[in-house]
Amino acid sequence: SADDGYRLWLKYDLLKNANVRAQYQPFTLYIAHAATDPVTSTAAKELQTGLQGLLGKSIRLQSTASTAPGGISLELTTTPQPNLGTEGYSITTQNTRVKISANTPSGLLYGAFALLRKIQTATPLSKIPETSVPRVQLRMLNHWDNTNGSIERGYAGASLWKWYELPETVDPRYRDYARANASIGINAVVLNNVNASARFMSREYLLKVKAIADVFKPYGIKVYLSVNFAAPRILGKLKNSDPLEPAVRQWWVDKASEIYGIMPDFGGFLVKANSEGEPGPQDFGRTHADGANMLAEALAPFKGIVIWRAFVYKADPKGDRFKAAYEEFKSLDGTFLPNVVVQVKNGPIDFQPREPFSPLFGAMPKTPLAMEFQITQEYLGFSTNLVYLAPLFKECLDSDTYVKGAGSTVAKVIDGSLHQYPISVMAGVANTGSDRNWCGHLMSQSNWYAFGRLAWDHQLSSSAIADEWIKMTLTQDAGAVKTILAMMERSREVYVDFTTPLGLHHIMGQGIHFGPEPWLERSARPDWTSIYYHRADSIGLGFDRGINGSNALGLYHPEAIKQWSQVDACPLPYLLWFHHVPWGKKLNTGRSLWDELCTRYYTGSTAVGTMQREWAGLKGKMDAEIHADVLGRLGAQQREALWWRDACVLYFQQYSKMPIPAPFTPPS
Ligand code: GCW
Repeated sequence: SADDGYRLWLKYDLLKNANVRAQYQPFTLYIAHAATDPVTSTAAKELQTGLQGLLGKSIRLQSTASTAPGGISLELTTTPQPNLGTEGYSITTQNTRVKISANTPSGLLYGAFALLRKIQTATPLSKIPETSVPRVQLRMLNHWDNTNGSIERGYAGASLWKWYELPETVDPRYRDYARANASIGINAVVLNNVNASARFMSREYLLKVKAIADVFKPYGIKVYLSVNFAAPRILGKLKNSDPLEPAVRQWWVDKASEIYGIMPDFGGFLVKANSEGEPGPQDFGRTHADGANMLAEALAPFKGIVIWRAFVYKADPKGDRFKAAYEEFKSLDGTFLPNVVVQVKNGPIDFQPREPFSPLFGAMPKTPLAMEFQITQEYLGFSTNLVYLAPLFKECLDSDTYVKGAGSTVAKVIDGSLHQYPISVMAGVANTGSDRNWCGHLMSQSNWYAFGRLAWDHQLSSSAIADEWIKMTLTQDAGAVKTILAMMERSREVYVDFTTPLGLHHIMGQGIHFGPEPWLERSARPDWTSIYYHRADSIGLGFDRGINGSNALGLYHPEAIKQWSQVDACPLPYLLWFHHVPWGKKLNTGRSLWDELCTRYYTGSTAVGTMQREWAGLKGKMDAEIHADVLGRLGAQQREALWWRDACVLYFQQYSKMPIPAPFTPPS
């Protein structure tokens, strides 16, 4: 039913297997907690609702910790346990008692959801005990939602936030949203688009924001806002927004105290400045650091932070956009105040189906760098394509920067362990909207889920995450789980194959970033054309970023460079990111570049047909409406895959002048 999609992975229906249910009976007689704070109460109530549903019996809540057998107790440590950090938890079992302990109420909340997840996925009793501590402090969603209810790059309906109705009307859906986030460990949310309206700094909007923040608070979630750097001029009527101008600095100081007067728990600011036409400090000849530090100073008395984005590039057709963020930010390392974080997109260009990791990771040891992933599928087929993103996230996190020797992974940069960053952040651009099932494509719920789980623990495997998500969301039928898991695991590679194989990038339809448009030669910006990126000519294909080309490769550590610099040794997924390769060049698959390219486009689009058939075979194994909806979307994906294949193969063939290899030639 439609309701099934709404409930996401939080389906606490009666566990079907009575034997499985029975194993949990001895310790689910009551839930005890002594604390009276709202977050602990949420934990207790969630546990109660969840377990009553899963086990089909009533479980009482009691407000005092009890030594009586047969219960679950939520216990705050009396002296802080270093091994539990601020938000970690431990679940222990002793005879017929289960104890969840944590140093803070948030830890109890995450422990409660962990226990629920285990029971929901029918985990054997012996595997219930666990200690888990998040590796990243701020596990954050970035919404690109506008005041008018639209969402930039949103494919699941309108914004969840009903600004006009707020603060008087508070949609109950805000609570459901908070609950879903808390269940996967997300503790921070930026409500509005980084292309920010200055109105969010007005008192009118701050009161609306507070109404949402109040709903999120019992779920351990703090609210942040994107700010428009020109707000002092736009709202404050100052003559400019120059960060070194005393009146401007004072405006932000006053604004910060106004905000914290309204919301004492406010998290801080996210800023897109001097990027794609947004205002910023460079408008006044100042640096990113001047701008960030001005805001950081204003927020510091309240322990707020500034997250300053590094997504910048110049419109230079001769330059290489790949290098832009590095060139603007690297030299600023060490000049930011301690409450500033610089947020970097996973790759150097822009959320493509595959990118090498951004060369900034590892290059700014004195500045906490945040990861910005995109959960919404801007370049990955919107909400008609089944693409499980955990393998993409993991590929980046597991990449080795080598900056402190082998094993200096991007994950260790982000979690702060490599450079001892005092703040750590992983952000994901949200894929939620007002659609009944939140994400448009039911399967895209897995990307929200996986993002949260990886932000908590980047060492989880993508298949382990998919496995729990499938069992919580779709089905526990062993055969079906296996089929869906395999489909999810290869889905991203399939998408890469039929859109941008072998390291092609940025050849999609221009304005809306959908469908193929490799022939795009002119655009508002010279570095937004397709030909700028693929560089097809009579000789070959791909962007030479080696020493004879743009030398973007030179931005990486020498060990990292080695893996990509030799055309013969470069892994095929990255080949055309770094090399201009002759059409006839023999690759390690035994095929020429041209034949390999065609093979990818053809096998990739055929694989979508296979997914469709496999999914059709799952009929009866899950909710009928969900099954039918996903099947329909796979049909649309099939149509898009053929469009991509034919458009790209025929376009590039003008340059290769070679025939489509035999296995793919239609019978005449
Ligand atoms: O991916 C691009 C998008 C823009 C977005 C920008 C950014 C919010 O196409 O829509 O703007 O990135 O990340 O700032």
